[in-house]
Amino acid sequence: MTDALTPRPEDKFTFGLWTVGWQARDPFGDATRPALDPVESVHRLAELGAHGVTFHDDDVVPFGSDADVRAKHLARFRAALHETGLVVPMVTTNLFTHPMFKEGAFTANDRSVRRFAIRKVIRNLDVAAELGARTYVFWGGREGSEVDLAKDHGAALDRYREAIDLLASYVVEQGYDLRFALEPKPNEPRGDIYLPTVGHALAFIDTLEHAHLVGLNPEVGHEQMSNLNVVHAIAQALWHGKLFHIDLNGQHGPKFDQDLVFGHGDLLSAFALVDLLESSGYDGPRHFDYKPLRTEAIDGVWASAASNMRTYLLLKERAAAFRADPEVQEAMAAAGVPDLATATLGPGETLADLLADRSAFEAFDADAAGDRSHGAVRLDQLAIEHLLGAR
Ligand SMILES: [Mn+2]
Repeated sequence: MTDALTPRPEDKFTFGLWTVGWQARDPFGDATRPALDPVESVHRLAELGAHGVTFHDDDVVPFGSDADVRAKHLARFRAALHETGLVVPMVTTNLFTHPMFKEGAFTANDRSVRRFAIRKVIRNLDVAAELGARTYVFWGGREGSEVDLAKDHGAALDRYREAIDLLASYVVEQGYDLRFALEPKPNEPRGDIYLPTVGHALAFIDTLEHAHLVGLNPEVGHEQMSNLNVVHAIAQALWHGKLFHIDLNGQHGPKFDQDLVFGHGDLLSAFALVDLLESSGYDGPRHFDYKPLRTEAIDGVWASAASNMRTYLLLKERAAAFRADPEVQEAMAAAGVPDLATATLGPGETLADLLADRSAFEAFDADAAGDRSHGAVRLDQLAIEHLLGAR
């Protein structure tokens, strides 16, 4: 193993406690692994070279714990962070496991559930701020419906906005250095979930009272479940200045949420995604939100955690080699990739100038433009050759 492929804290790899801690219960089968102590997860992830851990409130403090038990769990967790040096860059809330949330949390028809949900988040915002988290994620897994007529969808969006506005106001009032990141997902566990894609979430954010404090936590598999291109989604989130956090994993197209190891789904897409992230100036965590396969015992849990980081570093290395390859640079130029950065109007040129430019339209050789070959296949093959170690 070369040094560049050994994960180090500066790589900013982070894991949800719920990822390695997943006991692999599915709709058809019981858990295949024992419960994992969060303290053990912190130590094992630190040994593997991770930078930090993230958690839902209930991952660290079981739901319904009284104040004393809660304080004990938090103290043990804090001690593990202190011993290992792991940080907590992001925290989130479990608003989906308890049966009370079966019809929604922020968008539940039952107003008392909505009020409880907001209180549950606020209590955990205090923990997040105390632990130094900079991002608070909202994944609305139960915000949606199976039956279109069982919900007033416009009112649901009003209530969703009301909740995020209230919570953002709380963060501002407390002076917490925390930003919110909404995590889109099209379905599962609900039949259909509100804010199903990056695009829906971006439009929703524009309507918020503290829009500047709210961005996105897109997830590779969630976009791919929607049959959408995750590289395009991340590029647009970056373009809007809204990539506050990212969930990396793998998925084989539109089907149930697989949460595979990063790169173990669409590998070419993962390659292009790492290439994009590493060149974008994004300096946030590379957060893995995956599930160790149900077939694996505890050895497979730690092997899969290591695989996420090693795959990312391999892709980062291959992307750098791809960009540095003179033949790739020549193929990029032949494909016209750099030309898109040139504005369509020239410096100082006006729309009237464009209208007066006969070469742009009347004398334009449309057939020649239609005959041009753009060389995209050559670029794709060069990417594959770099991925396969053939170059
Ligand atoms: Mn996620």
